[in-house]
Amino acid sequence: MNQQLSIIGVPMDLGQNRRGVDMGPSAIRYAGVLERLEDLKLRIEDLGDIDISRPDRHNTQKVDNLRNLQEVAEGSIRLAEKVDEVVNKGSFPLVLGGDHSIAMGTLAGIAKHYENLGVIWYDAHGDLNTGDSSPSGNIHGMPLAVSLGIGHEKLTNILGYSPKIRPENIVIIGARSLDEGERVLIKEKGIKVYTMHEVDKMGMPAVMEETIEYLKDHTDGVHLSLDLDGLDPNEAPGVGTPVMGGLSYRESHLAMEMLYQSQLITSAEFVEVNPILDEKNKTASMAVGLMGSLFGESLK
Ligand code: B3U
Ligand code: MN
Ligand code: MN
Repeated sequence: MNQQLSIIGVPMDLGQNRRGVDMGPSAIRYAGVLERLEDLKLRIEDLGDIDISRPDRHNTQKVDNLRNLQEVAEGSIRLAEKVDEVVNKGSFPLVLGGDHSIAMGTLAGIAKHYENLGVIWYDAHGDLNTGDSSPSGNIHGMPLAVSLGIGHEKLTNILGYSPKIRPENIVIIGARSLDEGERVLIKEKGIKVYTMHEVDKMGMPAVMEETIEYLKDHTDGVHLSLDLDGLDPNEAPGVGTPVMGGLSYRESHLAMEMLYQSQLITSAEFVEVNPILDEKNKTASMAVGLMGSLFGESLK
């Protein structure tokens, strides 16, 4: 791939409660993302970090059960504008989080360039909550719903259009912690989900074959949104909301390698790396390794 790739860091921690995930982009850079991808003969530029405001966390504002709504919306708009610029110049956006609320901004910047953007949501969670259904008020549990146009207008209308994606273009992989409202939405909208039950039963090769086949037919680009908590917390402990029984290192690398072979992925983000909760930067290193596989490292 003689491809231009643009790295964008998003030190966002306002979409959830635990401190430290704002240092995710630094941890991923420290784990050697640039060197690793440069070795693959990709042309890389690091655009640095998006400005994220630092409100007083002791007095956070909740509007309609949405914590830090204003600050998250503002950061998302700045990210969306940057991602839009990157796609406009024909470069591949590689976004480093930051909590998963950043996906609203990433998708806003990308989806306007596609008729039918596909999304692979690799995550223990569905991230399909709204202010009404959320048990936590944390916006990082909502970006997929927001991108479907469901949620507060300040979030759904980033860059002035909504929805960003269609439910039939989404595939969720690795889910094992879905809230009641999210289950209802998945059924109602017909969203394709491979929970851990399906992964265990079918095996990762079949899950990825089906996913690739499904998306290939009716999308014109596919965004990979990879939440490190999709992996098992024994292998990726540095995340804010770990859930036992997750995807393994080997399954995840295989998934990335199959995506590389499919040549389907047109943008990606790696989120929820929290170096404070991590063990020796293991989770950031995992993220970098997965990026290596996504860009063909082990198959070259
Ligand atoms: N579904 C829960 C928990 C959660 C979502 N995303 C993460 N955790 N990382 C919620 O708060 O919406
Ligand atoms: Mn998530
Ligand atoms: Mn998650």
